[in-house]
Amino acid sequence: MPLDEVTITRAILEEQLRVILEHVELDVAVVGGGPSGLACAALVSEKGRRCAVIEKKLSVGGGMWGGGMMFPRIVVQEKARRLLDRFGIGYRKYADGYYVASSVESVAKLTAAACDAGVEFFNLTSVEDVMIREDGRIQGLVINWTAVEMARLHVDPLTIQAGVTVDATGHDAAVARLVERKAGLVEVKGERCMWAERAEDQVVHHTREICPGLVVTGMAANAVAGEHRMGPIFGGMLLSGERAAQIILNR
Ligand code: 48F
Repeated sequence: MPLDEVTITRAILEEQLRVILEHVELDVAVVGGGPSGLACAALVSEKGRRCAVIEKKLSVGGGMWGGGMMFPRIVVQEKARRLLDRFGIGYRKYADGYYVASSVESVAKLTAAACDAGVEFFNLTSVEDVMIREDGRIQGLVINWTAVEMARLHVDPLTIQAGVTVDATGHDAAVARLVERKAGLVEVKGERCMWAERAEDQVVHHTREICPGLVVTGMAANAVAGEHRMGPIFGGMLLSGERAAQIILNR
């Protein structure tokens, strides 16, 4: 059968429009496709929640791709090893309690788990605002093409309604900062300098619903709480994503 460019174009446009329309109302909107966001999205979607990841960059994976200073390896501690197994990520024991994995495989397997669980991805899409109603609940997100933001074009955005929004935007804590700046409902203290041991425990501890309808996970949780960063150890990110999923599923 001859290939026809018009059919290829129609296929892409009609299919993506169908997907967008199906996801204008979500149970869970995860902003940011780094390790904590991917883990959270996979785990809530697996339990039947309609979930999408909104990622401003071309690719998901966030800060995981680069490993430590562009050496594409990550370290995971004992207490998160079960999550490497859970997502099928291969690893080698380096020392007691320390496991090393490929950062590329880690992103690929987390992404595949999210896809298999039914998560939809909107990449190249930036969250530029939130919707908040009288009850102080975050009702959804205001989104635009990242290219619009980069080119500083004056183009009005569109919106996505969500039962729960997850701020998984990493060091930026971008959604929490929007809520702080525009509604004063939360305070973002800003992250502190590197202290791996403390930061890895605290990131799970600070994973919580910071105002009605908004859960923070990953480095965003530590940035909101004024806690430390941890560098290229990623167990806390996976555990925090899992904790965020538990909070959402228990609501
Ligand atoms: O930074 P990121 O990987 O967040 P994370 O899950 O993991 C942090 C680690 O990578 C690392 C670390 C671990 O030891 O400290 O840094 O907390 O991923 C955050 C994602 O959010 C996207 C951003 O492009 C990245 O992929 N993002 C940020 N702001 C927005 C956004 C926004 N406004 N709209 C959409 N996506």
